[in-house]
Amino acid sequence: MSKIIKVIFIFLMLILLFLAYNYFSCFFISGSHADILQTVFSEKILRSDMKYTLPELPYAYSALEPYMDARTVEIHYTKHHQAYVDNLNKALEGHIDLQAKPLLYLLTHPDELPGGIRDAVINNGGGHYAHTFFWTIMSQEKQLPSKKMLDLIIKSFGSFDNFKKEFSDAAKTLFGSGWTWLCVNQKGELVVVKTHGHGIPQVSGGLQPVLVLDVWEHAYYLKYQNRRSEFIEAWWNLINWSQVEQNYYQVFKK
Ligand code: MN3
Repeated sequence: MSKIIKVIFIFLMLILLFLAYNYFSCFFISGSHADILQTVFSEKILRSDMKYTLPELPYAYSALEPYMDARTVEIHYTKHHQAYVDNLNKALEGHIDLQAKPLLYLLTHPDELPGGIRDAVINNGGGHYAHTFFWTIMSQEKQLPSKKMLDLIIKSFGSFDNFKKEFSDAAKTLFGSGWTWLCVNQKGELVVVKTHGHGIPQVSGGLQPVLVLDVWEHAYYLKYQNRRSEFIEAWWNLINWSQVEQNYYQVFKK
């Protein structure tokens, strides 16, 4: 083999190794527990002047019709979500040390919050976090999960239908107000989790959310009234699967 062919061969092998590393590295959990807790969307909780702000909605109010009506999206976003942001800022007023910390840190370290504002920060901060997450995992374009995403779901639930049933059942049976999440656990498996109020899954066992559904009545009452099951069934048409897949890989990036 001439020298130039050898060089080209080594170069091609290096490219191959690099591509293989990039492909397989996402399948391993790396980093400490604390690192894992700090992932997914924490950077999207936008802030200016030490105050939390309502993140921009990635579509028009009417974009999710007919499954989620424009009036509901508008009120949900401009009134409910805005109120959580305002009340979180109010609770943190004067607490410069806490204002400087990431929201996910505050929510996962409740012991560091003074007793007088703890509930307000957990409830309103959790509301801000969960809603910010919620808006991004919906899309006006009908999407299907990719082959890779589908394989991940099948690996954890046996089939897509099993997953859909488990998630929908969790959302339907959640008593009162709360959220249903699809999370990655510390073994890298996908699991369905419910939280009450504005609880977030990161507070227990290092779970990392990739998908979430708001089942507070304000998310569906104008269009569906008491028919939560109908709302849940319609919502499956809105899932932004490419964002869900990105969230999944984000968990393993740290
Ligand atoms: Mn809500």
